[in-house]
Amino acid sequence: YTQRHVGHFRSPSETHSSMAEEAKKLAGYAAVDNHVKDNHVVGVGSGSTIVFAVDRLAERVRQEKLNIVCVPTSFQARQLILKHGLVLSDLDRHPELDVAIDGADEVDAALTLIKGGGGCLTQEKIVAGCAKHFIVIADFRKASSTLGQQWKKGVPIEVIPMSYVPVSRTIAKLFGGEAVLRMAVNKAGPVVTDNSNFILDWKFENPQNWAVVNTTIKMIPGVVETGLFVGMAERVYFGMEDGTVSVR
Ligand code: ABF
Repeated sequence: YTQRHVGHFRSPSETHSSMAEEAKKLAGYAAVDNHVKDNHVVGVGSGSTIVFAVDRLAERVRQEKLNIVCVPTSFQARQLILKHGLVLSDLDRHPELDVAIDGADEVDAALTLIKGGGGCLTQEKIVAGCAKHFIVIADFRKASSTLGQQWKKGVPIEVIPMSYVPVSRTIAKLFGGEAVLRMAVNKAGPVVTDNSNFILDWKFENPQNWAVVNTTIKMIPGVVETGLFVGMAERVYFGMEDGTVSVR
């Protein structure tokens, strides 16, 4: 129980979400403790789970006087690095990373990931691709055997704005389902990524051969990147409901 819950009855969903927050922290801490060493160049992912990892990273840098350089995967990650007083770099100066740590929306049994629920998939994939080790952190709600069991919003696909209608039609023709333009929460307009592009959320109908789907969708003119990370994650840390960390 944290201070804000004292004297306050927690509903089941509130309990569940505070458990998820604790689970994110467990995963983030485990990844940083097991994979970050002195003189490392570290890729910093985006989302809410990475926040805990960066907390731990900053703590270790302070306590152990580590010499760490961070490469962000988004505007959010950049702000996080700066807020903690960590050393900010980029791929121009550090095109090879020792490790990249990032969250995910869903992880299947083969460590294929759906990412991009937060809209930062392209820079995340670039940074992960530059890392010797790509480590994923997630809470227990992200684990599945087959993609689509947990994350119901579909595969995010970043597209050049003028192409979203033809890309959406081509994906539906090739693989079925529906690829929908992601709108801002207030519905005033589409979500615009850090790269000034749009996002389609492809609601697929059946399990697919994700390697084929990923490369096929990438070949459609207008597609910048897909949120399918196939064969990239080396290890996934799941924070569990019982306070343990499960490694896949
Ligand atoms: C980003 O944040 C995304 O690619 C992924 O969609 C998401 C995970 O966010 P969270 O940790 O908040 O679940 O890394």
